[in-house]
Amino acid sequence: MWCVLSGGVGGARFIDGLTSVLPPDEITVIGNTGDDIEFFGLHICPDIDIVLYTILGVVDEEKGWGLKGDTFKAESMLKALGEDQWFHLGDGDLALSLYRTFRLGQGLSLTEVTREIASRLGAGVKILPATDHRIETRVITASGEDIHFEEYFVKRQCRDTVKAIRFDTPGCAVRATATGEVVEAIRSSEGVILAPSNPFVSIGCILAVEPIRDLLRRKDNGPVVAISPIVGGEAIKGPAARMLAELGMEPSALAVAQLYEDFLDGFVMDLKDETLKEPVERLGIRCLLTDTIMRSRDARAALARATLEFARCL
Ligand code: FO1
Repeated sequence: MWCVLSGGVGGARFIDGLTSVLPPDEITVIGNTGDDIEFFGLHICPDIDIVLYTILGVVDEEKGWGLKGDTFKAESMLKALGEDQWFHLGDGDLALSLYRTFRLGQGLSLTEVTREIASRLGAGVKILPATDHRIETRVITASGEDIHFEEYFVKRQCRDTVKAIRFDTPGCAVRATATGEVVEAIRSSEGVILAPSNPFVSIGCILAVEPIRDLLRRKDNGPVVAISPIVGGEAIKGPAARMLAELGMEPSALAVAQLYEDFLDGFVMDLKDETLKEPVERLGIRCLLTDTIMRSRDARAALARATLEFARCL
């Protein structure tokens, strides 16, 4: 079994590719819950839902999130009631969040509810939230505001300059800890792959959950490999490159490798970044250069196949 640490769209597309290379029951996804947010009392899990919809083949491929062909009747009614939503939830998406919140209210953990939802919708891949504790990715802006990641990303369209990222555990004095399922999955896996997701907010939040980073450092029964979400100094999708620059780093694949340097065995970079191979290998990390842009489903599968072959040789 292989473990994949994943955020939203990029990670979901990579996992989709992996399902054409490995049997689904050989894949365990550890998903980011730092983007989770509440609207109208409903618990929304953006990244986990994106992974779920993508592997089920029901995602809106153009947007990368939400359900293909979803309607927005509930949102229209909310608007008529004076609630102009900035976070758009289609009717199907809303129903899923309603069900999740209902089951959480009955006392199930997020891990249990996610397992139930994935099984009822027919996903063969195991999807595990990194933690059952609440954890929230917060963006500290240059003007000193402290806002939820989705407010920075969706409401304000990444217009603020990022000064810092922090992971909050609302209503809880201790740090968020990984579930037993997550710990066991990392320990027993043939290897761990960090999907091409944002290293600060998506993967960063998973790594902030104790003891995930430490488990990766100590993993000696299989490789830990990451795929760069930065190609030619730009993010494939989202604000990762801007965040690197605003946080005082070079917006490059090398900077991503440096962020993971303490536990990484292998790093997959795009062919465009050939000149960075040597500096990455000087960090003691083996490198694979390949086409990392997932323009089609075939390209997703090709990237997954190349990553797996590379990881198996480490
Ligand atoms: N992204 C947007 O840019 N605008 C939205 O209104 C929006 C709604 C949304 C609803 C459900 C869901 O699962 C994802 C949604 N996303 C939306 C995507 C989400 O903001 C991000 O892609 C991730 O949180 C970043 O990984």
